[in-house]
Order: sequence, then C-alpha cells, then structure tokens
Amino acid sequence: MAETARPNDLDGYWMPFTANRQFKAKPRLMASAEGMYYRSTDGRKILDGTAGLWCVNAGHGRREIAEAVQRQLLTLDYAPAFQMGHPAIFEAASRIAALLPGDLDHVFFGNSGSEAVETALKIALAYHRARGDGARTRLIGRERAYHGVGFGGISVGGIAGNRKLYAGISGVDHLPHTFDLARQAYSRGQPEWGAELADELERIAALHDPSTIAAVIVEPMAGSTGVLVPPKGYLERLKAICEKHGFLLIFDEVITGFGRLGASFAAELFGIVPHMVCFAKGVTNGCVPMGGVVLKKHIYDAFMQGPENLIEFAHGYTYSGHPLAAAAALATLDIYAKEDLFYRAKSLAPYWEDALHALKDVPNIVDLRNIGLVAGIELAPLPGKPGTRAFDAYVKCFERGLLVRQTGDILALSPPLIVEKSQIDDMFGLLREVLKTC
Ligand code: PXG
Repeated sequence: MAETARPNDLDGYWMPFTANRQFKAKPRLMASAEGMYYRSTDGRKILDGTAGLWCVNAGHGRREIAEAVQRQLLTLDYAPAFQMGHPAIFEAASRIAALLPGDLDHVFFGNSGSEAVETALKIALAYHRARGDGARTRLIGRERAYHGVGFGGISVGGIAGNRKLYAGISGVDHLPHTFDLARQAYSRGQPEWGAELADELERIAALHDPSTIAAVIVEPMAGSTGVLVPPKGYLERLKAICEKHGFLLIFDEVITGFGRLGASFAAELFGIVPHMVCFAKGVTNGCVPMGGVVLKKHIYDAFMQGPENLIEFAHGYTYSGHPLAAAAALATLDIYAKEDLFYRAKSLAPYWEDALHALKDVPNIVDLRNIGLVAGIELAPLPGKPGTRAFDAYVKCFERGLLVRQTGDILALSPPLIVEKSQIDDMFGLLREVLKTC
C-alpha cells in the first residue's frame, strides 16, 4: 500500500483530551477506514474495537451516507437555522423520535453531545419557569459521569480532572456513582447489587428541599469513566423518585443511543421513559457532527404558550439541524433499519459477553463487565503509577492492530454493530496476548 500523506508538522494543532507532547513524539495517525478496519498512515490495518469514539455504529465508509451527504451538499448546502428550515431536518426529527418510547416526540438539535447536554439543562430550568415553578433551579448529576465539556456538563458531570479548574454553574449536587468493585466484580450484564444507591436522591432531595430541584441527569450506562453498568432496578428507582417529587429525569444517551446496548436507546431497553434524552455520535454514524435532545410532549407544550409571534425558547446554534447532518442522519437511520443493526447488537451480545469473560484467568485483571456491545476491562494499577498499565496496553494494542479506548486503568471496547464473531475472537485473542505482557 502506498504511503499515505502525512503532515510534516504536528505542532500547530492543539489536540483535544490528548497528551500532546507524548503524542507528537510518537504519533498515531489514521489514514483511511472501511467497514471494521482503520488503516494507519504507516499502512497497518487496525481493527476498530471502539467504533471510533463510540459513534461509528454502522461501520466505516458507508457509501449510502456519503452519497446522501454529497447530494444534499449540492442541493442545499446550508439554510438559516433561525426562523427558517428545510425539509430533511423535520423528517430527521420524526425518525429519531420514533426510536424512543412513550411521548418523547419533539427534538431540539445541536452539533455535539456537549451541546445536547447544555440544551437539556436549559430546557429543564426554562420548563419549570414556564410552568410558574421557577424556584426549581437545582440540577443533580452523578459522580463519575461524563456529560461533555460545556460549563453545565462539567458541573453536573463527575470527573474531578474536568471540573477542578472551573467553578462551574451553581446549584448542583451529585448522586454517588454506582460502581463497587467488591460487590459487582465480574458481573455479566447488570450487577445484582446497587439499586439502593438510587435512594441517595431522596437524601439529596431532603437536604435541599424537593421544591428546589429541577432535574436529574444520568448516563444510563456511564461510558467514558469505564463502562459502569446500571445495577438491576437502579434506573427504575431513580425514575420513581423523580416522578414523586416532580424532577425531570434526563438520560444522557450520547453513547447508549442508536443500538449500542442492543436496543434503539437504553430508555427502550429498560422500558423507562425519561423526560428528556440527549443523543449525538451514532445519529450520523459519526461522519457529520450532530447532537440533540428528544423531549416529552408536555415539556414542548409548556413552551408553546403566550403570543405566537414571540420566540418561545431563546436558544439554538447556527448549525442546529444542518442540512448535511440531516442527510447523514436519515441515511444512517436507513442503514440501521435495513440491516437491523440494533437487533444484531442484541443477538451478538451473549457471544460478546462470553468472549470477554473468557479473559478472567489473565493476570492483573480485576474486573470484566459488559452490556450490549460494550465491554470494560479493569486492570490492577501499577504501584504508584495509576493509568500506566492500561495506557501501555492501549498503545500495544494499537501497534498490533486493535483500537481500544483507555481511561484510568480501564480499557473500554464498543465495536461497530456490524462486527463479526471472528472479529470478536480476534479482539479478545489479541487483548489476551497483550495483557499478558502489561
Ligand atoms: N455525554 C456523554 C454521555 C458522552 O459520552 C458527551 C456527552 C459529549 O459529547 P461531545 O460530542 O461533545 O464530545 C459524551 C462524549 C471516551 C469518549 O473515550 C467519550 C466521549 C467523547 C470522547 C471520548 O469514552 N463521550
């Protein structure tokens, strides 16, 4: 294979969430991608164990999406997002809402998961105000949550490294995270223990008084902080407490949406209808930025009051509902339906689970956890050097042709939903080899 063009200067680009100097001293550059594989600039084939960053759910290089985006670009490249629209985005809104249960049937669009979260938090506060209940200003997040990098998202998020430099927004409290190694290690699917942690919401409600709380936001499965699978009954209990006190429940499904857990969304999988759902990533198969919030009818209706010539919600982005994103979303949803990829994820999940848990005898693994087509492998930290064992494993996997994701001493896997059983074998086979050396 011909050497692919490489930039001759890596310095100008300040890379996000990257150890820039370490990376630039020994870069990992992707040149192309097709199906389940990337090709690096040095010509190596790399099995995509992470669907890019949890987004390329239908696999790489999908012609149908490329052609739809190209057609759209040549037909209508951009339409003003405010006080104007274009047909494709209305269709996209209906088709996305149709994947969610209950009357989650209105969609507000942005361009990323972070924007989806900021939007949902603002809708929550504005909704209570619109109902004449403006004292509800508090937002409840959870430890070890990732909700993107906006000020709202880092405030309700639960990652110290993302929060410590910034005061964030006020009036925020946090539920405890749901992971307990001693009680949950090697759970297959949802852990048996932990539903009672949802009752912490009652404690927080009593502390602040329930009448001050606007919304609770959680990832149904915490992805970025290392695949924390919700304990059996936990989300149900959280929903019940929210209903009891009039809190809006927001599911951040930026990762869990679009088939990742073996159903369209976690809300569908668990049969829990939250008040709002944040999405991004898989909505366009990762190829055009798009994110948004799906919300229940009564929330939308609460805004549709007052004089009809006034803007009901002072929020939005130049690129809300961008034509290219709409075209990509429609083509992506077509693929998901035609290839029944959410069902495919569900039917492959038991094989995936067995392949993961077969690693149990590998030294230095302290936990294996899974749900849908997601796996977490937690390693014992090297004494005095947290995170280095898993980072070493991540680099070695990449060098030997497998892309995994590393956070702390945890490796996460979340392949495109088109993955074949033989590729699952390849992934865990290579991981076994690599982890023996880490
Ligand atoms: N919410 C959740 C639950 C996410 O996982 C965001 C919001 C923010 O989305 P944007 O599009 O603004 O990045 C995310 C993003 C990882 C990883 O390796 C996860 C994300 C992003 C990058 C890496 O776990 N999730």
